[in-house]
Amino acid sequence: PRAEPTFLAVKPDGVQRGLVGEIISRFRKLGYQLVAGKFVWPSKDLLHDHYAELSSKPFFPGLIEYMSSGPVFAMVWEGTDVVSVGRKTIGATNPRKSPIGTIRGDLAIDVGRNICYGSESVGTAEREIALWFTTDEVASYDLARRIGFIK
Ligand code: YYY
Repeated sequence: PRAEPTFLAVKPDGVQRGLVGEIISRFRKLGYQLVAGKFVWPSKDLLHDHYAELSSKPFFPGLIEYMSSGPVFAMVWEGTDVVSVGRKTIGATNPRKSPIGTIRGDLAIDVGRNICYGSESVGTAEREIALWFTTDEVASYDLARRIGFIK
């Protein structure tokens, strides 16, 4: 299977609540590989680009205010089906409707403060990685796949 990439981010509330390590830990223990990570205090321009599809929604202005209120921890992860498994791991948009065991179901309450982001599809992942990272910020390295991973 192809080791596709996805874009994940710990949102400003997740950073302020000290959940960066917890969220990295969940993905790493699952078996996925962190290949890029940095703190970014996102500009409104970057967020308008990132959330372009949602610009007509009533919650859009509040979403931009929230997402630009402090640094986020932006990441690129790789592994088999990481986009869809990543979305499942994060859970539903509304944390109160997200099953226990998901990141949002375990660690958040409000839809407007749902602590993390994950790309929706392989196509949007590629667009978002290019938006948030330069190519030299993404490290490609091999894990010892004979020990823990199926190639
Ligand atoms: O991909 P995901 O984050 O789960 O949901 P989206 O439908 O893309 O919405 C993006 C973002 O907008 C969501 O994480 C919180 C916010 N939002 C909101 O504040 N109120 C809503 N009713 C829906 C979404």
